Amino acid sequence: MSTAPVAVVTGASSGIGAATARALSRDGYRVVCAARREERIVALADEIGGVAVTCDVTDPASVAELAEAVGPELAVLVNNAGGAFGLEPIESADPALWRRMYDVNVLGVLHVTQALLPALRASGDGLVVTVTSTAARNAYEGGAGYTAAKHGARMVSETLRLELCGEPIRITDVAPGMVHTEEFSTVRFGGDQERADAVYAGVPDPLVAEDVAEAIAWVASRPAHVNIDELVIKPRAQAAQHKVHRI
Ligand code: 8X3
Repeated sequence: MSTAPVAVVTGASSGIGAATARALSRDGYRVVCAARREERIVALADEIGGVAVTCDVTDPASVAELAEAVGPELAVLVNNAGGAFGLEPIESADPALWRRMYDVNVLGVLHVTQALLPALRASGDGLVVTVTSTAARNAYEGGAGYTAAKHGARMVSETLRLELCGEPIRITDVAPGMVHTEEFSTVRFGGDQERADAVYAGVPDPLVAEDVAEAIAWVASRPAHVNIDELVIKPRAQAAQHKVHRI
């Protein structure tokens, strides 16, 4: 039986999640790749010698099966599953989309963290990384449903760090700004590729998923007594949420 420390990455089917699974595997973890889309995580798990577990983080029964598959000890949990749906101003926003965003970005983190805390504790040196966003720190027009949810996820991290103080578990909030992934903006705009492409148009070098994955791997590689509370990562071209250099 492998003695490699175990890492769980949610939302591992694409983007930052898939890149993080690869980076942690490279660093010696046995990575449990969790996501809804089975085909993608099976391919990823095959590639990195990990384990694929089909999981919907918004469904507690599905998350219980993930915990079952993880087993008694867990070194690293990366709460990465999340997303934005829509960019409508508050006056015309669809409450159903807001509910979906709260569900996946906040309750998803709650379900997975609750289910895996015993295993993180049992490892004697656990780490919970939650991937939030610069949207957990700023407001922007049309973004309130997403920024509210990501602010919520950030508060889950902050509260957990207080509640677990004295225990062998570190808590990190990783907050990326503009990352050009295959799906984030396409999902946000319901598959409208033109609108999705416009987000990154002319930006010389937005971040890519691997940039964030490397940061997460670095956080995980710090000695046990070093807690990186928060890490905000933006491309050089993005000085602030609204201040983006385009050519
Ligand atoms: C993604 C960053 O600016 O689209 O989490 O909210 S932003």
